[in-house]
Amino acid sequence: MARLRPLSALLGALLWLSVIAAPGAHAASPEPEKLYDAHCIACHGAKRLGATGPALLPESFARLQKRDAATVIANGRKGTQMPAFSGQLAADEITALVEFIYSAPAVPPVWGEAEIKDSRRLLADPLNRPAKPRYAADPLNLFVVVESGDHHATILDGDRFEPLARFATPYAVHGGPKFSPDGRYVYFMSRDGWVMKYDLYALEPVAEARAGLNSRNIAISDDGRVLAVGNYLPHTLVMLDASDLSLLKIIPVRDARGKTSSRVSAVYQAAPRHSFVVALKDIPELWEVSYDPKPPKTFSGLVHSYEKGMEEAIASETASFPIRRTELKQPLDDFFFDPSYRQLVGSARDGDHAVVVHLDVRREIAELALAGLPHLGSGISWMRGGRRVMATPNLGDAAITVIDMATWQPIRRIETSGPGFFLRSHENTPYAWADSFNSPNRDVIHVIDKETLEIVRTLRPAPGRAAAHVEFTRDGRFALVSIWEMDGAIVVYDAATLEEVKRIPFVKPAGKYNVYNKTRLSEGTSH
Ligand code: DHE
Repeated sequence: MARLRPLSALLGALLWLSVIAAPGAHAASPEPEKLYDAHCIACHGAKRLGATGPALLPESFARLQKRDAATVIANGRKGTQMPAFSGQLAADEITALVEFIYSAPAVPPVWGEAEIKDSRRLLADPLNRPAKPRYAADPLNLFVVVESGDHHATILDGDRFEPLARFATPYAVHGGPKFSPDGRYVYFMSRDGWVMKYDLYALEPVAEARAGLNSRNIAISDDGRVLAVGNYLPHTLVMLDASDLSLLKIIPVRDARGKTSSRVSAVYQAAPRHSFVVALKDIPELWEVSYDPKPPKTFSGLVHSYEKGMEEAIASETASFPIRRTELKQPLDDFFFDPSYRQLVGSARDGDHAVVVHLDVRREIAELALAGLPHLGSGISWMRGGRRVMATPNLGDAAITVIDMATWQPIRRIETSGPGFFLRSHENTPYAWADSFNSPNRDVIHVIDKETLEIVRTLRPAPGRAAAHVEFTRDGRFALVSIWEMDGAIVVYDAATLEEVKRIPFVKPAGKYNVYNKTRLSEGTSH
């Protein structure tokens, strides 16, 4: 015992030192790697790649300022498992941690074949699926509601507007979930690259896999066999087998000379062409990647003018899923397709104009003066007076721009209460619905007559609270609007009388997707 006394005295002294040294009193500068290992690694994973919590890499923070990240570390994040660390970490330690997670890792993170394969988990037998839905509702009139507030999704019966199931999704799902052509399965993607397959008959998840470390969106082939995942990190386009999310192919994204690599801005399904169209962030090329078992001949002539050695490497990369490149004047990262998928309108997020690219001619054929940061991904089209028009919201201009698709000339600027994000309609309704989500008037929804191009009604579903993203029932009779708040809701409107029919509570319902409209490629919604 006598020999233990000095030790206990020492421990007592150490304990005291740690108490007085606790939050707020640091002589030496904090060592962020050690702090990360002590406090963050359990949830955010080794090398900051994410585990139960999201990845903490610079790419993960494109939308979060450092001071907001510090607040999250100090106070935790509501609706997630992120606890408050203000009781354990001093202010300078939090600052050091923020700097650490915002800087690129010394060794660039790898996410290749081994990592993707290891990440895949089957949650149910993908081959042994029930033949019929486990509910009486119309499986084609379901809505998949993404609740970004607590990273869940709800399956909503689109006739009775009653929830059928609610389940956890990967953290921070972004972009529209994609449906198998028969509407049986839905696929989600998170900003951290997780893809999840969910069975809409059995109402259960089937599989998940991580295709990248920082991903943009997914697209599904029109035959339902292939999922394409576009990544910012690493610079890859990843093909997954849609049946069980097993890896089919990783396509490194490099320019035609094989020299410069690029992030993928987005990948789109071009169903009539049996191909994916890919927007690239860092190189002035547009890619079309064929999943056709017999791709058109023009896809095979893609290897040209490479330096010796590189030619072979790229040729083998394109043995399956061949790539056809269209050279552009500048990178384009947001696309709108005409219904035939022969032409697309593309814009750069930092540009002041848009271009029309003809996918068969493989060059830019027209320029459009669209200065208000058009959100082309949310564009829609319809027939007006015998001519097809397209309309796009603008992220930086309080207006909806309407364009004649024969001449590619703007024909109307419909002034709104503020810059908006989404625009929606349906074949069976005379109206298009637009929000003002990017403005202080984010509680406003405008209902626009598709013939006169006038605003016929301005709705405020919940005054003072954000309202955005509209989706219609399969018959177009009802329009569902999100109240985009933690204690939010979906407000169901009669799409003809514009009267409220029902209000259903949801946790920040970011988007909702009707199975029928999505799988039938309704012209009033995104695909
Ligand atoms: Fe999105 C779709 C890109 C910010 C909510 N967003 C898309 C798509 C792209 C895109 C390319 C089409 C993918 C698809 O559906 O397959 N989004 C971008 C951006 O570049 C941008 C401006 C910056 C960024 O964060 O990357 C951006 N997006 C946002 C948001 O801040 C939103 C409002 C909230 C969030 O969840 O991050 C947001 N984006 C959405 C939604 C869709 C979407 C709800 C699906 C729309 C649909 O109905 O199909």
